[in-house]
Amino acid sequence: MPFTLSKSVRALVASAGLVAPLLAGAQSTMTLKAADVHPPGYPNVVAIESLGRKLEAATQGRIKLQMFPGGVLGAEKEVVEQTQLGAIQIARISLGVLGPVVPEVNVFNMPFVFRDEAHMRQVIDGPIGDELLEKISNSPAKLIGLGWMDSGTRNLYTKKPVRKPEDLKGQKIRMMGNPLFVDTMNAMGGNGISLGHTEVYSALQTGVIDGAENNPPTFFTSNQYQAGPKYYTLTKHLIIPEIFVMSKVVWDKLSPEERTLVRKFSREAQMEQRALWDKSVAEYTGKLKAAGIEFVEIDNKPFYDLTAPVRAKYGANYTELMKRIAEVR
Ligand code: BDP
Repeated sequence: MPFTLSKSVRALVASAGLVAPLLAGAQSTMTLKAADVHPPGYPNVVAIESLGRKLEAATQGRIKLQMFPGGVLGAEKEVVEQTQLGAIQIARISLGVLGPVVPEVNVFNMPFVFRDEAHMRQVIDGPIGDELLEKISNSPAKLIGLGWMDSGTRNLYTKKPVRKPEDLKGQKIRMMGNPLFVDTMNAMGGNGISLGHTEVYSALQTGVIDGAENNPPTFFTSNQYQAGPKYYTLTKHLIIPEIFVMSKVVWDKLSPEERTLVRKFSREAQMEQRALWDKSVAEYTGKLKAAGIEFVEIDNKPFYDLTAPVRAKYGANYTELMKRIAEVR
């Protein structure tokens, strides 16, 4: 027979303030499903797994986390939708795909908005980073912004070297799913095509696209370096942070103490990923070079200049925020 309380007993325990703890005790074990497109061992995956282990220990096993790496829960766009609905509880995604959902985050997604990675890190670690997490949490997106991660600089990989904008003419370059990125590539001189991460390998192989752009760890671990590209041109056109978010559906079920733990371990995950990230960039840069990928150093000023209209278009409503970002030293 299911456990039920008669009305009078319920009234009694309610008045004694016992219902909440009783119910909480009865239904509080939960397993958070976490999604990442990257394979096991990738810094982002490792940092979220570690957050999960800490949460499990601190809650005496009440809250567990199960990581689903390698894109098994879907492409990032679908993962965001599933997280909004509560079917996935934690999503580690590129901030790039959140732009269409929470437009304000596009300020961080803009070409050349950060001077370099150090600048980006200072912004995400500081008050502006916190504010943007809050903006996401308070938006109608039903997502709670938990923390940021590094994703280095995104650089072009193609069959022919790209030294100047003219070299991109007629080249179909895969970009992440956000009109801002397609505009960016078009402004840089190529033809931006938006595709999900897991589709890039075969699109390169079959010639549906001529190239793509990403950081060294992703270029290597996705095997895209084996699908045709020979040159990795250091355009550094995008420095997009990663983000991890929790479904509001599950956040609303957490107690204040549990939320504090999630916040604390999220910040630690942000820092843990960073240390792993730096090692990973060094490691995969070496591996790409060893595999015969040629790294091409260029003056990226022409690309910076050409993308000014993109910053003007997407930054129009956020000039104050753009100014504050530029002032972070
Ligand atoms: C990688 C990000 C990942 C994106 C991927 C992409 O870590 O979240 O899905 O780029 O280009 O750098 O889609």
